[in-house]
Amino acid sequence: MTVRVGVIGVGLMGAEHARLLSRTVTGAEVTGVFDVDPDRASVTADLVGVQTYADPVALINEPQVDAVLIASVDATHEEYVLACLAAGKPVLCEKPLAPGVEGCRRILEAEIGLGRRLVTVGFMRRFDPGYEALRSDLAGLGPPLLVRCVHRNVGARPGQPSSNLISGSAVHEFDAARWLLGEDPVRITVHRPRASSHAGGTRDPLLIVVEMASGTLIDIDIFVNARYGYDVRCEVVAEEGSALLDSPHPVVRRTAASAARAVPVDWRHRFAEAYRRELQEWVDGVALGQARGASSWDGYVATATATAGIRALDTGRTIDVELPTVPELYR
Ligand code: ISE
Repeated sequence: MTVRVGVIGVGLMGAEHARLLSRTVTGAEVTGVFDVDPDRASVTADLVGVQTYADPVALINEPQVDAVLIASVDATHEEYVLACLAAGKPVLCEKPLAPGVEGCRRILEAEIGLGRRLVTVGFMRRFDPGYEALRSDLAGLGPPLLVRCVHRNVGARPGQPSSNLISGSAVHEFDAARWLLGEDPVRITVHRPRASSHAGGTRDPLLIVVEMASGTLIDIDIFVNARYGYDVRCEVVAEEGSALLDSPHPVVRRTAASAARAVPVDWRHRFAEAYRRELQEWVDGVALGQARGASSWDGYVATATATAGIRALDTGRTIDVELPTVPELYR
C-alpha cells in the first residue's frame, strides 16, 4: 500500500518533510499541499509534483488523502488535528501538539472518544540513532541520578519571547527525558543567567531544572543565540557510571596545535536521520493501522511541562507539573 499524505504548512520543517516523503521514505507519496502563503505552497507543490489546496480542512477530508502531516504554526495544530480525528485519519503533528494544556486535552478527549490512537507528535529525537544508543546504554548503569542536557541554536528570531526557549526548544528535552527514564516530571525551576548581548532582549540563555518522580534531576542549558553552531548533548549520570551523547560528528581534525570536530548548523542537519526514520516508521505504521512514535498523551505531558516552565520563568518560583492519571488508551 502507498500511503497518500496531505501536508499542511510548508515552512522550513513542512517543506523538508514533504521532500523526504516524496523522495526518501518508501511506501509514501505526497498528494496535496496547503500553506497560508500560496507562493510558499506552490514552491513545495512544484518540487514534489502535486497540487496546492486553498483550504486545509478540504485537504484533510480529500478522499485521495490517507494521512496528514501538520507542520503549520503552533496555534493552528489543535484545529487541524481535531479535523483529522473527525475524518478518522492518522496524523503526524509537529511539536507542540497544541500550545496550551486545554487544547491538548480536547485532542485527547477526541482520540479517546474514537477509541484508537491516530495521533503521532513529532518528537523526532526518539528516532535519532544517538538517542537510541544512549537509551540502550542505560541498562547497565544502575539507577539514573542526573540527566545533563545542552541545547543550543546558532541564533533566534530577534524579539523572540523568552517563553519560546521553553515551549519551542526545551520541550524536546522534556520529552526525551521521559522517554529515556520512563517516568514523569513533578516540578520545574527556571534560572535566568545574565542574558547574552546577542539575544535582542530575550532572556537567553536559561538554565532549567526538572525534577522527575523518582527524584532524578534533569538540567537543561538552553541557549538559542549561541552563534557557533547547533549543539545538542545529553549525559545520563547513574549510580554505576555515565553515558554521554556528544556531538555526532565522528572526525576529529588536528592541525596547528588544535583538535576540532565539526558542529552542525541547524537541527535539520543534526537530526536528518531522525526525521527520515520518524517518517518511515509513521508511514509503515499507517500502512499497518498502528500508531507509532510519541502519542498525544506524550504531547500533552510535554505541553504541561512547558506551561509549568513558563510560569516558573515568569514568577521565579518552582512550579509543580500537574498531570492527571494516564488514560487507558495510552498505557
Ligand atoms: C526548533 O523549533 C526545533 O524543533 C528544533 O529541534 C530545536 O532544536 C530548536 O531549538 C527549535 O527552535
